[in-house]
Amino acid sequence: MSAIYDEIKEAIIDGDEDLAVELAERVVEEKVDAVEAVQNGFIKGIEEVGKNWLNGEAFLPDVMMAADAMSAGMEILEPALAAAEGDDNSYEDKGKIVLGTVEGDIHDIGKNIVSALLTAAGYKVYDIGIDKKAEDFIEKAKEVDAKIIAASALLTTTMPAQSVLVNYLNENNLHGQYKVIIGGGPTSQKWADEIGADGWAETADEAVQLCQQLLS
Ligand code: B12
Repeated sequence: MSAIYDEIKEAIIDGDEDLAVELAERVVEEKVDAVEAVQNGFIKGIEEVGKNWLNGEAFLPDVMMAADAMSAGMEILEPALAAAEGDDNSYEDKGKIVLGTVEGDIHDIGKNIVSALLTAAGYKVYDIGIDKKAEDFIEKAKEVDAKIIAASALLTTTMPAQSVLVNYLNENNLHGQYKVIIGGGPTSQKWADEIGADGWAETADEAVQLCQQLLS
């Protein structure tokens, strides 16, 4: 099974969108574990591209091609990921989650994986997209009566927007109504504690566990 994971990883590193789609389709057809394919194939590939970018072996267009290949493959896998938990998905019982990338930040690969795994675990995820202001998160949370607001930031320069979100909730006496969780490359438990967020997770897997803890 690991062969297909390696092929996926290579397709992402090569920024080969067609191949990424083809391999994702094979994952679905051959009933390979979609979560494993994401973790051991897609994520491994984009992480490698990130490393290559840092040490000067890859350039921005390479990263963009890899990101596009990743998004195209993930799109194919999303139904399989959502079906991973079978028929016992009960959104109302498990809770609604508003998820987005903070203002000034357009990275969405990690956010999309978090969304896919939370959906697979039976949560109803409202993905508001990228470059979203604190008000956008809160407006959506009010509209759908969410229990958790989840904010992703991939840049050290956009991390403060997670703090703005928590402060906005505190100032408007809304923090009791919604739990705020944060994540993304440069964030940490220390940062979450510092800004008064209710939780932080390093990976999408752990984000699911975190939501389970917060809503239990
Ligand atoms: C792909 C990529 C891009 C793509 C984004 C495409 C897309 N659709 O997302 C493009 C090419 C557009 C891009 C642009 C830029 N990027 Co960029 N990018 C990356 C790269 C290589 C990978 C990011 C990624 O997808 N990782 C894989 C995912 C799966 O990991 P993740 O996002 O961390 O998510 C996981 C966890 O963090 C967690 N998680 C994520 N979100 C959340 C949310 C919650 C609530 C929770 C609980 C958990 C959670 O779960 C996820 C799955 O396990 C990283 C390098 C790296 N190693 O991370 C640089 C990186 C993030 N980029 C960087 C930079 C500098 C930029 C640019 C400023 C470059 C430029 N000069 O233009 C622009 C910024 C644009 C903007 N305004 O946002 C820097 C940031 C440095 C810093 N610390 O601030 C990095 C670290 C590269 C580097 N080392 O220099 N980038």
